[in-house]
Amino acid sequence: MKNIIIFIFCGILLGSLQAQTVKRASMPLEHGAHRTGPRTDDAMQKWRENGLGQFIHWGVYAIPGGHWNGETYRGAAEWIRSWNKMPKADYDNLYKQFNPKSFNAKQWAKQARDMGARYMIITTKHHDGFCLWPSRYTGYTIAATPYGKDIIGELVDAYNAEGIDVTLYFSIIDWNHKGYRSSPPKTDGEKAAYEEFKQFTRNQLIELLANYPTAKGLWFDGTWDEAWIQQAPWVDELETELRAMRPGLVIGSRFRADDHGKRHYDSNGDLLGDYDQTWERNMPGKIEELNGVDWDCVMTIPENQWGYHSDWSLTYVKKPYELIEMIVKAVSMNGNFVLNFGPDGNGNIRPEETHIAKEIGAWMKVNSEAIYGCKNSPWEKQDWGYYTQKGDNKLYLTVFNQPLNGQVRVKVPKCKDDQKVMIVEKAYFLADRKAATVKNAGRDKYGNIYYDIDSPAVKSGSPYVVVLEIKEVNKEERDNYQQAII
Ligand code: H79
Repeated sequence: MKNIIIFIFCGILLGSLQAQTVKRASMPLEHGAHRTGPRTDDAMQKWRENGLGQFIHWGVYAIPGGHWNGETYRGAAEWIRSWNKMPKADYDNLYKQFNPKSFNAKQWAKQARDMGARYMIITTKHHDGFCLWPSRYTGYTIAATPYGKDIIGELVDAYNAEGIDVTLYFSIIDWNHKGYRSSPPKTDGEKAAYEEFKQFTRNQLIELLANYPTAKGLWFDGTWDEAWIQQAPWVDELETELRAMRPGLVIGSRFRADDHGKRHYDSNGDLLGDYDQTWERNMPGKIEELNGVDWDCVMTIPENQWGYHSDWSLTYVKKPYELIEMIVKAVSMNGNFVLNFGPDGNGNIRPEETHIAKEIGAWMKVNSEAIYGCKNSPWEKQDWGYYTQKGDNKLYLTVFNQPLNGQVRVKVPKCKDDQKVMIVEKAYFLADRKAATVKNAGRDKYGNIYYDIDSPAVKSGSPYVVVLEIKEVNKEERDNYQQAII
């Protein structure tokens, strides 16, 4: 009898342990994720297929460009208002000088298109509260500057004309609104002011969607304040309202918290919003870190400068080669890569950024087939670079680290059906469509099959793409295929 009881007890214990390991946390949440798993609609699919985007940080911070009174601010230029050496009143009057005479939305859009960007994110309002559109709800906007015209409107039109989708960046932090605060309001007066701030925020978001009917997404920032986190139920309602206003609207994970103040991923581990927005100036090392979600990586060219800082000598500045690698790496892990530009106070894109845009554009012109519409490939990553894949049959190998012997080795995955074998039907270089020779490179002791692709040394120095058209065939058919000598 005793043994039976112990047996049953062990059974229950084992069962409960098993349940813990296979099941994720599952607690009822009123304001958790609205969905588990990625969105499947066309608007999201289009977003997913963009591959490369452009971010633009532009506002009155571009006027000081990281300097005030002969001194240099070493922080991010768009944060200069928070620097104690810059009087707040001086900053808050900068808009009176904002008159970017060289601004030409069409030129920016053309440059973005030539770079290969498929979507663009523009700062409608950063933490300082200055609005690049003529908002009805505050006087602190482009309408009050000598420039006067609606910059967001100009940009949306110009980028759309180049076939580029626009997403609106919006900071919840607003240092210009008197009701804004970071810590939760306590007194009745504070609470009333914060309610006003919330309504103001809602009004502005509705206004933006109404003014720019082609905008495809909202990219939120400055949502980490405890005051905002505590508004989770209200923000959830607002998100639902915005989505109802614009079917297909794409919103990332940085807008609202869940019932317990969890951000990005709710208390059950499910993504809040349509894509993971945690990859800011940072990139996952491998796809396993990503929980199968959509994501974007927003990246600066210097270390941490988003708005215009005139002195880039203070930081490391990324090279086109590194940025191209980041684009390919992001797409190889199902992400979009979004590169930031910070135009100056006159509306010029600085020469360093123009140079980088041209270099990336030149590469994209030849190789973008390996980027747009591509996703992660099940082929095991090798040290020469990254795989991207389109559908089941087209594999792109972007080679960054050219082996000195000119042989790019691939490890062929085993087919699920063990009567089948993976063959390479066609292999060619993307740049000139010339055929590439694929040789059998034998098996390892585990039975894994390898191929070597002959890559002439002349192609080294710049990342290049080899396309493999692959197919699963029955083992007896394999001799019909030149590449399948295994
Ligand atoms: O717009 C660009 C930056 O100005 C903005 N996001 C990009 C796209 C940005 N603002 N702040 N940060 C980036 C860094 C945020 C740091 C944080 Fe914190 C650390 C947020 C929460 C912890 C610092 C400490 C700010 C609040 C507490």
